[in-house]
Amino acid sequence: MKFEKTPGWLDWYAGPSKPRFKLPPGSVDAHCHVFGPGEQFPFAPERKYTPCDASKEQLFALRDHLGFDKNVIVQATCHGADNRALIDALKSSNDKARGVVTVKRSVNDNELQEMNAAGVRGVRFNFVKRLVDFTPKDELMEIAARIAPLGWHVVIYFEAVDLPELWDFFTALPTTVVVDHMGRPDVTKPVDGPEFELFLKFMREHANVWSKVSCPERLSVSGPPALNGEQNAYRDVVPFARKVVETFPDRVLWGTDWPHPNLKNHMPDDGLLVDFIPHIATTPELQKKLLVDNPTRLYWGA
Ligand code: 0GY
Repeated sequence: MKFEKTPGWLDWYAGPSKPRFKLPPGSVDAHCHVFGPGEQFPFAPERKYTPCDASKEQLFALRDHLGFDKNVIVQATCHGADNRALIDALKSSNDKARGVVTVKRSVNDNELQEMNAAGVRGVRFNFVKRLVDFTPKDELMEIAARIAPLGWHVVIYFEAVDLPELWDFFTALPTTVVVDHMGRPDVTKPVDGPEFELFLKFMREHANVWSKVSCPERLSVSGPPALNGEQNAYRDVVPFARKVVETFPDRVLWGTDWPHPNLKNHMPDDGLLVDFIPHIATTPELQKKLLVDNPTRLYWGA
């Protein structure tokens, strides 16, 4: 089946630069996606956007080019609850990829076991309204109870303004909970203001909550290196991400977010995104926790 990508959609950046920051050995890109290819793994009928193709081979080539050792592939909403492209990538990865899937309550225990054997370690609950239709919380809670015995965790994606309303649900989840992109803070607000403080409190008061400190390109208002010079790339995101890394060094993850769905004003060079890491994890110790120790513990059980 031929798919036409959403108008205005930017393709991922071909030929990314070689990062100057040398990733520590064993680094994990803990948030990335595969899209299709649509001909082989069709996009879901209920999707809110149609991406360009981004195959497992292309993802693994990027991994090697940037100097990562492994990937955590996260189910994107354009594939709905059809995880075939993701599972196929895991099975081709030589144990170098783990996955986070989207499932419905109709999933059976056999299917969960098969996904586990392929390398799935979590489910994703998405609350970003432009990406998904509402799923009842009792359905999500039922799924969380089903995956908890497998040792899986729940990845949650939401906007900062929605945290108060979602708080009771999130804090009732029985598993490790991993927040995508720091809960999407509004980085024009102060890092020590009430909105981000609520997010820090969420992490402080709940030792099972982790955060990805990823996606400066999505959160930034000041913009990319091209506008600011390399030293100032995404500078408005730095205080937020650094605060989370320094306060919760054992519960943070980092990922490229390749192939960067839904970006319409600029597409990051993934090499330069890697060069952003030392601005938010400023010592070799913090970098090793963020890139190696934490994701390896969570996804490879070491
Ligand atoms: C991300 C961010 C986005 C998209 C998705 O599943 C998705 O479609 O997560 C977004 O548009 O902010 O993490 O990839």
